[in-house]
Amino acid sequence: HAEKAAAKARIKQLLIDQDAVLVAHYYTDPEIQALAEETGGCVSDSLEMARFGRDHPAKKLIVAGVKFMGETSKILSPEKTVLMPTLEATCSLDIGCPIDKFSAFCDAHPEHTVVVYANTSAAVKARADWVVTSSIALEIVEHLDSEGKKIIWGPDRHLGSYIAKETGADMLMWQGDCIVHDEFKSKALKELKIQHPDAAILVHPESPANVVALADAVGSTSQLIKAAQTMDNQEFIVATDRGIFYKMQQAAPGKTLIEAPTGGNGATCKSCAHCPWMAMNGLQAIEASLTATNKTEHEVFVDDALRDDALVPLNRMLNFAK
Ligand code: CIZ
Ligand code: SF4
Repeated sequence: HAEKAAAKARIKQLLIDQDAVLVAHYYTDPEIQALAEETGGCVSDSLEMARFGRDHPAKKLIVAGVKFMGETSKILSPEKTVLMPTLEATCSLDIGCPIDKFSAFCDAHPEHTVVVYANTSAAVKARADWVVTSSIALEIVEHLDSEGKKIIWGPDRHLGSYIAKETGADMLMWQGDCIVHDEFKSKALKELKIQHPDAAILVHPESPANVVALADAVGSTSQLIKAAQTMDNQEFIVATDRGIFYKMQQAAPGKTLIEAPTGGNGATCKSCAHCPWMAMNGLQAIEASLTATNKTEHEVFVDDALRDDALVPLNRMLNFAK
């Protein structure tokens, strides 16, 4: 405990000395989110992380999240140094959507508008017409559908199916998934609901369709936090990464938050309700990103040409969101 407090104090000083700000995702561990808050940084979803970093006056951004978040921050803030606690922190959606295969898929359907989720590499974003996050995906696809566009959607098949069902849009799906959300199980969720009949079920749409079908509210991380805050229920069963409980509990003090059931237990399932890559953003790694003399393990670079191409669909989303 004392060691952790000392590490936090050192990080706080390093952030000040280096004109750096810590930007953390809702899925990082609670102590990392608390540290971001205490140091004037931000805790949010990937879209807001990138916006916050872009608009903050600091010279250096420490992005506690996964690789695509560091890349998006760098794309929006090329003049800033973007460091990550570890560049090894990635995402199953990013891994499952390699640029060569995805690009060939797009080439095979040239009449389609390419819409990709933010959870992708800079190269995949550069191949896309639109980038979306889960908080704005529905509206953007609705808009494209109203213009009669056919859509290629990648990489999350569950989020894609949910959006197709809600909007009726014509969508060709890339078959990726999030190893965390894919583990939520509808049968066990129904059983848990019987034990908590008054609880509202909150589900992130990266979860399987039969789990989404049981939801009282479906939405992005920010939207689920809002739901816990505004709905009258006193209890919530939450199907997303348990890292979100930190901010959700702040937003809904006194309410009871229960983890939705997953396929395994801690012994058999490394990704049950907590992303193993988000978990790599510990205090030690954050300190290392600020002290390493060789920054190759921490600094995010995006090729200039790729950046220019990725910025177009990213800015389309940001302008649409205004
Ligand atoms: O599942 C993720 O990694 C999410 C929700 C990312 C985001 O957009 O904040
Ligand atoms: Fe990717 Fe899922 Fe982890 Fe989010 S929670 S970073 S979608 S693997």
